[in-house]
Formats: sequence, C-alpha cells, structure tokens
Amino acid sequence: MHKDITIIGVPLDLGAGRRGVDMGPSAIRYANVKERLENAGYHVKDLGNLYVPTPETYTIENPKLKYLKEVKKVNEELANQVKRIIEEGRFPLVLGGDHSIAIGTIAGVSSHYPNMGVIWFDAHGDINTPETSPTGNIHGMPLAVSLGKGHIDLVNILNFSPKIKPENIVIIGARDLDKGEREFIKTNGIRVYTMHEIDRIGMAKVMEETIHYLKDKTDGVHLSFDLDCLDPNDAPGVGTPVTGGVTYREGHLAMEMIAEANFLISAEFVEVNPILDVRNRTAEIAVGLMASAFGEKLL
Ligand code: 6HN
Ligand code: MN
Ligand code: MN
Ligand code: MN
Repeated sequence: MHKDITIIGVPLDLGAGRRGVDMGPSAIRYANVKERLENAGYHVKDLGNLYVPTPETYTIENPKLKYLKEVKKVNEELANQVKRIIEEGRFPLVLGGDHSIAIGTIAGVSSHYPNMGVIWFDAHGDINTPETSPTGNIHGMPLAVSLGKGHIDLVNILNFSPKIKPENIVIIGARDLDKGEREFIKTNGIRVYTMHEIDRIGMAKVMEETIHYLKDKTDGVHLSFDLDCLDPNDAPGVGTPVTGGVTYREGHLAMEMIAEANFLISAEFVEVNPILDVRNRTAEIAVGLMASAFGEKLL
C-alpha cells in the first residue's frame, strides 16, 4: 500500500434525507484521524474540505432526485481531486458526508483503474435509480450511478461510463434493501453478503471469500465504508440507522483482513452524523477502522 495518504473532506448532506452528516469530516478530524494514521507509519496530508452549498439556501427542483445540480457539482469537483491525488502517487482517503460522494470518488479512481473493485460496507444497497428510489435521496443511488444507471448528469461525471463492473462489487452488511434494489442486484449478479450470511458463516469467512473473489480479477479495490453497516448500539451517530448490524469487532476484523490483502487503492468513510452520536463515539470508531484497514496492529 502507498505510504502517502491524502485526506479530503466532503461535508455534503444534500444527498441524504436529514441534516447532520455534513459535520462528519469535522468529527472524524476531532477523533485524530491524521495522528492515528501517522502513528501507523504513513505520511498524511489533509487538504481540508471541498466547498459544499447549504441545503437551506436551495430549493428541491425534482423530488425524485433531490438537489441534483448541487450533488452533481460537488461530485464533479471530488472526482477531479481524487484523480489528481492518484496522479501524485498518493492514496485518496475521503471523509463524508453522505454516501452520494461515492459517485465522485469512484469516478476519480476509475479514471486510473478501469477494472477497479469495490467493497461496499452498508446496511443499505445504495443501488436505487430515480425510478426505484422511495425517497429521491441521491445517497441511495451511488452504486447504480457508478454502474451507469441513473440520471445522465451523474452517470457522465468525468465523461465516461460505466465506472465499475457488476462482477467487481461486493456489498457487505446489507439488511435494508428496497424492492427495486433487490431486482437490480439479482439481474446484475452482484455479490451481496447480507447480515444473514455474516451470522451464518461469520465475518472471517465473508472476508476470505470477498478477498478471493476480487483479488486477482481487479486492478485494485476501493473501500466504501458507510458507518451504518455497524450496529447502532456500537455506532449510533449515523444518518440512517438500521438495527441488527455488524459489531465493532466484526468491523475491525474485516478491516484487518483488508489490510492483509494489501489491495486497496482508495477509501472513503461516510454517513457519520455527530448530531445523533454519543460523545463522538462513531467518529472514533471510524478512525479505529481506518487505522486497522491501513495495517495498524494490535500487537
Ligand atoms: N445510505 N434505500 C433508502 C433510500 O432512500 O434509497 C436509504 C438509503 C440510505 C443511503 O445510507 O447511504
Ligand atoms: Mn450508504
Ligand atoms: Mn447506509
Ligand atoms: Mn484496530
């Protein structure tokens, strides 16, 4: 793995149904992300936050694609930044913000790694289209957009599409999939480990299979970690909590196995909502998970 990490914050909540995740990057910095990664042996540069407009100053034009223009603009900017960070030979670590920012991160990464893999930790599928979305919130759509399905303005960021292949994706921790998402997953043969499989075969086996599935056929893997994949008892400060999730230790084990696999090319940690949190616990957990994913050892 690269020894040089560049952090970029995206305080976006326009893709989500409720305010709060715009404060995620601050909360994660307050939990000492830079120091923690430096202690793990990395050189870390923090670029600060991208400019993001405030929802109260905009009106929703299309309820099926809320704040489309603004979300598009932020993701375009993010895509260009991520692209440039990789050009500099550095590892992009993106702090969210709502999960719609994966549209920009993946666009930027894919411009260098056209056969990239994606591991998507999430209680949700985030694979809705404007037609199947029950909310019109774009944070429920980034995987579909990256696969080339959705509004043209989002799909065409950086002027190429699709960014990823269905057979290069693994979703882990799902337990709240919308009807249209289930159909999308089945039609496209996307690999999903729901909470059922995690309970049944254990996180170790889930990760062994995931790593085996992606390692040789991709040219590197992007880690997209939605903190709501964790159980709300462990991580209460998330935008869209769903009970019955991945435990703190299962999350760490997964990150430790990802570090061992040594195939990450980029990462993002999203949906931290400090308003709903308990003393910044969720941001602290996010930083611990990052450290594990970057190879911090217990012994
Ligand atoms: N996230 N499936 C729901 C929707 O509105 O499309 C929830 C999406 C949540 C998105 O947590 O990143
Ligand atoms: Mn998500
Ligand atoms: Mn989610
Ligand atoms: Mn750890």
